[in-house]
Order: sequence, then structure tokens, then C-alpha cells
Amino acid sequence: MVFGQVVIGPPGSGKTTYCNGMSQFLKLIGRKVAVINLDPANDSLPYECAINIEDLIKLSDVMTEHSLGPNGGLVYCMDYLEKNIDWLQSKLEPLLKDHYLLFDFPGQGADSKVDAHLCSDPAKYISALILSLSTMLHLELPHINVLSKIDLIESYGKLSFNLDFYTDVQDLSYLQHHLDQDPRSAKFRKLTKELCDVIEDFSIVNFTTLDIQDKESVGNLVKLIDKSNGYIFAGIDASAVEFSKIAVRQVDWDYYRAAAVQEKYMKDDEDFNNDD
Ligand SMILES: Nc1nc2c(ncn2[C@@H]2O[C@H](COP(=O)(O)OP(=O)(O)OP(=O)(O)O)[C@@H](O)[C@H]2O)c(=O)[nH]1
Ligand SMILES: [Mg+2]
Repeated sequence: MVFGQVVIGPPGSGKTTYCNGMSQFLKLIGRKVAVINLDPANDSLPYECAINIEDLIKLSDVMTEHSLGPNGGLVYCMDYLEKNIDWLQSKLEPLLKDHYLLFDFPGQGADSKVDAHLCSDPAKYISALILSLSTMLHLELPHINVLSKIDLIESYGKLSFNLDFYTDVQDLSYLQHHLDQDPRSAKFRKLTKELCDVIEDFSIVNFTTLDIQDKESVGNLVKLIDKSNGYIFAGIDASAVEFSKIAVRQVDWDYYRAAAVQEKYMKDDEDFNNDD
């Protein structure tokens, strides 16, 4: 059985850096990893890739030949890949037997990784929620939403709520109240309310956090992904005994994680000891 990850997210959210860090981590814990670069705009790859879309089509060639800008060129390349999907399939074939696959995609409106600093702007945060929701509904694959670059979470301003408010997505009405304070958002009040309702009605979007430089953070994410894509079941006999072994394993649930991450990356409000 083949396992792997499809890494998608808005431009610059850290997908390529993630594929590099994740492949190193997984190799260290003994997995055979193959990274597949499907971003024709990736000039200098930090990782060694097993398959590179550049060998099929080059964005620069497309842009000159068809007088396209970078976005149009990218769409053309993705279209070309779809039409030549047998090229990708034949390249993947030898890897399927024993490799864990990481797919590095170009930046799109869709996501999976979202820059953590978006949380400091309620409107951007809501748009990230909507994008996450629509991606989950379209892909219909086991899915983990990641707030990447958690180390930069407060770099664009202090958050109005604790981190778990943004990761758990439990009650967006508080956000609505915050948006009402901003005259620019007041105009879209009804639309925002409807969008929040859609997100809450589905109740399937939540986030985990990631600092790619921190091995504990990467390790926690690997555990989550292994559970979501079924990797933890790989290699076990489909017997009741084996399944029950997994069932009784301790579940390291995320309850306390948001608090620990918050303590590490977000400043404390009440700095009582600071007298000067
Ligand atoms: N501080 C911090 N910076 C990060 C992190 N992950 C990525 N970056 C930086 O974010 C920038 C963009 O990272 P990339 O990995 O190129 O992002 P991408 O999503 O692949 O970008 P596109 O392929 O252009 O869509 C780089 O300068 C990275 O060094 C992180 O966890 N923390
Ligand atoms: Mg990239």
C-alpha cells in the first residue's frame, strides 16, 4: 500500500520548505522517502527530488512561447501535466513499492498550509477557513490543515484570542464581534456571518500548528498524519488482535498542545513584573 502527503497551500506558505524538512525527518525515523516536485516555478530546490515536473515542461519556456504571465503559465503547465499524466504515472511506478511520497505543489488559492500570521486579521482568517473547507470538500482525502510558520504568529500584530480559539474553530461569533469594530468589515457583515455559519455547520475545519525548524512540532504533525492517512495500520495483519493493539494504544490528544504552543510563541499580556 502506498502512503504519502500532497502538500498544498497559498503561495509562500512554506510548502517547499515543509517537503524538505518533512523528508529529512521521515528519513531520520527510517522511512524511504521520495519528494515529487510538481511546481514548475520552483527554480532552486532545497531537496533532492525523485521526480521533477521541470523534466516535462518548463514555466519559462511556456511563458515565452505562449506570451503568458506567471499565473497563466502555471495554469498551462498544470493542464499540460494533466494531459500527460501517464508521464507522471510511469515515473511514479518504480517508487510505489516501498517509498513514502511527498508531493510539492505550486502555490494556489487552495490550502492545507496557511501562514499562521493570518490569524491576526479576522477577515483573512475567515478566508483561510473557507479555503480550507472548500479544499477538504473537493479533495475528499484524509486531510490535515496546518498553520505553518507558527514561530511568526504574532509578527503582524497581537492575536485577540488564545491560540486554541483559532486552531479549534469552535465559536466564530466572537470573531464577528471583532469584525464589527472595523468600519471596512462592517459593510460585509451579512456576508461574513453567512460564511461563518457555513464553516460552523460543516464543523470539519480545524488546524494544527507547525514550526518546521522544531523537531517536536514536526514529530507531532507526523503522528497526526500517520493516523489520518492510515499509515499506522500499514504492515499489520488484518486480525482482531492487531487492530485491538492499536485501539488500546494511548491517544496523545491535542488538548494541551495549543496551550503549550501558545506559551512558546506568543507573548504574555500581563507583564506584571516589568516595572520600568
Ligand atoms: N519563520 C519561518 N519561515 C518559514 C517557515 N517555513 C517556511 N518559511 C519561509 O517562508 C518562505 C517561503 O517558503 P517556501 O517553502 O518557498 O513556500 P512555498 O509555499 O513553497 O512557496 P510557493 O511554492 O512559492 O508557493 C521562505 O523564505 C521560507 O524560508 C517556518 O516554519 N517559519
Ligand atoms: Mg514552493
